[in-house]
Amino acid sequence: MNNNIKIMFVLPIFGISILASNSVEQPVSIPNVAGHLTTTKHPSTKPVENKNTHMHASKFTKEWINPKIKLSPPPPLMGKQMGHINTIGIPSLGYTMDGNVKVFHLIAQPVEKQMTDGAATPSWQHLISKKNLEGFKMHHHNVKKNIKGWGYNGSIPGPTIECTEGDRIRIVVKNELPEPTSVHWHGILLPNDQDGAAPITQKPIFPGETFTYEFTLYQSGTYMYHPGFNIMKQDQMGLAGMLVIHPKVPERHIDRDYAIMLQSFAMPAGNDYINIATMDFNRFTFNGHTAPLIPHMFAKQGERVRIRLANMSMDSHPIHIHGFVWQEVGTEGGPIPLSARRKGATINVPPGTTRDVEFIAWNPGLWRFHCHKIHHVVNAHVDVPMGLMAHGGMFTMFYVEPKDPKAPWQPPTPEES
Ligand SMILES: [Cu+2]
Repeated sequence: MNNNIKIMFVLPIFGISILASNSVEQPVSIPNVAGHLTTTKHPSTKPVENKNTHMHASKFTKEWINPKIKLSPPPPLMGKQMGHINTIGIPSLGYTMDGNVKVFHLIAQPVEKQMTDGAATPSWQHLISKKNLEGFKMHHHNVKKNIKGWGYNGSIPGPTIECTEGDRIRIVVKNELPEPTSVHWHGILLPNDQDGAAPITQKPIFPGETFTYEFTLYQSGTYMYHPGFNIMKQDQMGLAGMLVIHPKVPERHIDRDYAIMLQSFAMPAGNDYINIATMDFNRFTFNGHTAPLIPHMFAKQGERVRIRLANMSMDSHPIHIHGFVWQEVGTEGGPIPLSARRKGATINVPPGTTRDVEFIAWNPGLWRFHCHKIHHVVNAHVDVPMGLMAHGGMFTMFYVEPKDPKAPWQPPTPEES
């Protein structure tokens, strides 16, 4: 019997505490649910005989990466756009058909990615009127930041899975992390054994193993996927992605459909690693980037825009747009009934929720789009001497291309506002 199998026996009771144990170099003698059961003397409680008392927690390295596990390249359909969601800065994920089942592939693996490059010119800088920059140079901190985290298919966050209400989907998950994992489908109505809450609803997926989820989608809206095992660590390491289900019958045509995953990381100065043992977050990301490296969003004047926000961080993020009021049209519970929709220019996105907003891009120009917690729009407070602070964190732009650049400004029509 190899160690993998031994561990599976014990994990349903002890999985998380074994992995969280500090004594990685020593054999861990398994404490004590079995012991407690023996001493309670409840008549219906049989003592649990546990032969696996010399489990090695050291089987799973605490390092970011296990060099013995070869990392696969992204699956073949990574980056193939088969829908119309634009998860800015993140490649989409295509699928194959097996009969009537849409088949997606996710590989959980260590990912090193450039979070920002302070020297980079933002994607939107050329859209600023030249006269605004006369005698003033936009300044960005010349600070690069890479992140060594965990993601799916080489990406933090993972690619957006896009499907349609009524679809049968199969997601084949391979684990190339140094420790077991599983995938939880956040907000999805599905059978208990597909919920990914290892070890409650399934065995954890051990390093090198593959697990297949399959279920039918009975709802529409914006959802998420993230680990269901050792969540306290794995969520903070960056493992997350969005799952968008289009309604069978769309309420109306959407010209631009954007998706943004909100995450936060605590990263010690001069270090690319994530500190998961603190609430002192200093890197706040849209789709794994901080400003100035977050791409801007775009629409032509008059187009209908939807922006889907999903929050995997431990803070709420009041996301704000300039120049528009939008309607809150959906949550992680699906579309909001017409009678309950609210207008606003800021939408608060609490942890574990999604929020969809919609508006018509009637107002041409380059509009700020950012979190309104001001500490979330700087990078690590590097400019604390309180000079002119550069943009960082959850900060980008929404650009509306005018129909006629010479036309005088007009307020919105009732339909547009
Ligand atoms: Cu925020």
